[in-house]
Amino acid sequence: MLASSGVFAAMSWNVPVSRRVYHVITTLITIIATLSYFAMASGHASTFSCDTAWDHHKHVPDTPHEVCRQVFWGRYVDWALTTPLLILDLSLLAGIDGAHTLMAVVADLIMILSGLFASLGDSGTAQRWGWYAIGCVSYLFVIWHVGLHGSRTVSAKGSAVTRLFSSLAIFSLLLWTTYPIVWGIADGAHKTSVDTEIMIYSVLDVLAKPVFGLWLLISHRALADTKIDI
Ligand code: RET
Repeated sequence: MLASSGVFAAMSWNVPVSRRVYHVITTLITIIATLSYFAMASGHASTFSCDTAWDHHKHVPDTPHEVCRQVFWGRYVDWALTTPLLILDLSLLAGIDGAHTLMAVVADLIMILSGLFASLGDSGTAQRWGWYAIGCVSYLFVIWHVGLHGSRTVSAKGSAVTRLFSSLAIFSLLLWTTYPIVWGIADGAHKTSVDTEIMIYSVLDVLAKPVFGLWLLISHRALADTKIDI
């Protein structure tokens, strides 16, 4: 994340300041991720969410014991800041107006905070899956405002920008949809270890931030060379 921040900042070098907005947004995304991963790796930004589990025995009374799972809340702080910035990248690219962008960003914040509340709730409860469901509905609003609305507005920017937006939007849609699936299997149903969850999220984060950013900024340069200003 740190290395890609350096690369993105360097890529803005020959770009006039007035056309650097994608470079600024994209560099901020990886800087925030760098800080969040430092916080998680150095032992901060996580807590334990515990539940009482009951052991059933034949001849002894049922015995309770605590089952705890580590929850990295630092992830949600990262996502709460970086997913709105990713939405901003896509909205600017598609030429989406302020009202739709704002609605997408607020829906996105509700989605991420719902995920945080879900992960801190008691496992297997309506509270936990309730927040998860609210998060999923919010995600549909994000897709609607950015994906569906954006694919209409972007056509005014010509075929080259439309192609770029479509590719980036489909890439993001597939990638972003993996997060709630991973959450459901790992955090929700506890079907994987915390270590496995950490590794899957790391791979997804690298694709969603440095790979997405590199793709956007390289395309920005290629389009600028052909006098198309995104
Ligand atoms: C949660 C759980 C609640 C329901 C939904 C979720 C979606 C999360 C998403 C995260 C995207 C993160 C990205 C990070 C960038 O590096 C919060 C897991 C729908 C879509 C793109």
